[in-house]
This record gives sequence, C-alpha cells and structure tokens, in this order.
Amino acid sequence: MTEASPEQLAAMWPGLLTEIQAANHILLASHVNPDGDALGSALAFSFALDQLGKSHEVLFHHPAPKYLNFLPGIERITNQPSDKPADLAILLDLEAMSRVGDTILPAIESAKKLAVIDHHQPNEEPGDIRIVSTKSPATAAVLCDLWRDASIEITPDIATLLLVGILTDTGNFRYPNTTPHSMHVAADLLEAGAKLREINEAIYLNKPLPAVKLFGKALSNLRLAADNQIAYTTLKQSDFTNSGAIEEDTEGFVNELLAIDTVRLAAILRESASGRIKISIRSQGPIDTTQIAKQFGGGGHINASGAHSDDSIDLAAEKLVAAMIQCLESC
Ligand SMILES: [Mn+2]
Repeated sequence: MTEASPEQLAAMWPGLLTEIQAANHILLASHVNPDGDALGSALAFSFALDQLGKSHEVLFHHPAPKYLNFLPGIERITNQPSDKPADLAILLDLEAMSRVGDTILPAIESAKKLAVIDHHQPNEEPGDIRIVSTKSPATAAVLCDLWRDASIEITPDIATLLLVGILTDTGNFRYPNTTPHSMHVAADLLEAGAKLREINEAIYLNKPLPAVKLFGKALSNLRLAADNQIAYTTLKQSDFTNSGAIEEDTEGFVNELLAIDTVRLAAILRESASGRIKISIRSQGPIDTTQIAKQFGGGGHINASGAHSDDSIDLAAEKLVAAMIQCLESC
C-alpha cells in the first residue's frame, strides 16, 4: 500500500511498536546528503525511542548540512555504527537501499528486521515492514499520522523536528504536494510547541556569503531552451573554489531558476570534487521530472528529482537538456 490514509497510517503503529518493544537495540537511518525531512524524521524518531526506553543509534552516511545544525538532538547522528547487534533498523525518508550510504549500509543490513517509513514513489521497496504514503508531502507528515493515536508525547523538540521536515519538503507550503491535511498536522505541531521563529531564522535567514556569491555564478552561467520554458545552469569545481562555497550551499538554487516566469522545467548540474556530476531537476505542474532523472539512473518525485552523471559537465548538460526538451513535449 503506498497511498495510505491518515487513519490507515495510524493503524500501522501498533504493529511497528510490537517490533520496537521486542528489539534490544535499534538503528535509525536515512539517506545520503540528508535534508530537513531526513534529519527531522530520524531525530524525532530518536526522541520517541527515548520515551519508549529503547537503546538505539542514529546513523547517517553524511554529516548534517550547516543550516540544520540547530536541530534538537543533532549531536546524536554518527556515521560510525557501534558493534552492538541490532534487532531492528528503521529507515526514514528512503526509497532505495543504495541511498543509505556505504559507511552505514553493513550495519543496516546486519539488523534482523528492516522497517521503512517513507513518502517517495517506491523504487526497490526495501523493508519487512513498509509504512509508506506517497500522498504525504514529507516523511515527517507520515510520522504525525503514525503517532496520531500513539502514546508518544509530541514534545516541543519532536514538534520542531517534524515541522522542519514538513516545511522543507513542501517549500514552506508552496509546492503542490501541500495538502489541507499537511497544514492541519503542521498546525498541531505549532500547538505542541514547535519553534517556528527559530526554524525560519536558522534555515532562511542564515545564508553564508560564499553561497550567495556562488548563486551569482550560477545565474551568470544560466542557459535557456525551448522558448525559455527550460532553464539550466552548471557549476564547476572552480566555481566552488573561487567563491569559497561548498556543495550544500547550492541548496535551493534550482528552485530559483524555476521561479522565472516563463520557466516550467529547471535543472542544475554541479561538478563534485571527484569529477562526478550531480543533477537536480525541478518542474511546475504535471511535468514528470522522474522521466528525465531515470534516463540518468536517478529518481525522485514528479516535481523534484535528482541523478548523477560520469560524463564531463558540458556533455552531461547537453544530454540533460535534450532529455528535458523531449520531456516537455511528451511527459
Ligand atoms: Mn522527504
């Protein structure tokens, strides 16, 4: 089931709780390059496991981006699993095991049981227990429903973490994945003490100057196609070194390209230190970006996808824009 209603999600909690209670040690984990939903959901779950008195670890392949260092419990995340045997691993915001990251994958695979709580279009469908709702805008919103009738107390810390997941995955309720229900649960989180002002200050009023300089470079590299309906840009390693910016500083750039009035499909290509090209694609309305990302071995949601390329950045851009033009006509 991937279109579970809030009621159906709430009904899945007792089954998972039984597994949690039976486990001596639990691993929580999420995807590489963690975002607000990955970290918010995993840390909210960590505080919930505290309430249940359960020994656990919070494993992430990558550290948190700087703008999320304010999250309650952020010091809990590690990429170094202990050697304690785990009976249960709970993966949050993750649709494919390949996105766990190799530093923590062996630990996750050694757990006796695997539960997945997610809102992505299912890819590999990993997990013995799957609590997935593609209608939910964020895994944090899935947790709100899952815990609706549970004895988990939504403390101000848990409320803040879950609200961060919902706000970042809906672009502050601007993306079409926003539903009346997600606004209701966000209101409940505010009632529970979520710190909205601190969230906004940390995430939206805290841009490092190198990031702004790099954005200037991204704009000066802007290319348009298909009567200005497609916008894309490239950032080379030299652009990062010249501005002093780092990969995570590009967060949100592609959305700014999509904000151009004529643009319906936008992308950014970034050259990583290893030379590998990271691609992020965004669209407006019904244009399905996963159709483009799949051609590069990636995936995601209808309006937001990602992929990698081992081509040079210029060749990758050439192939990407061809795929985008084709998608504009047919997907
Ligand atoms: Mn998410």
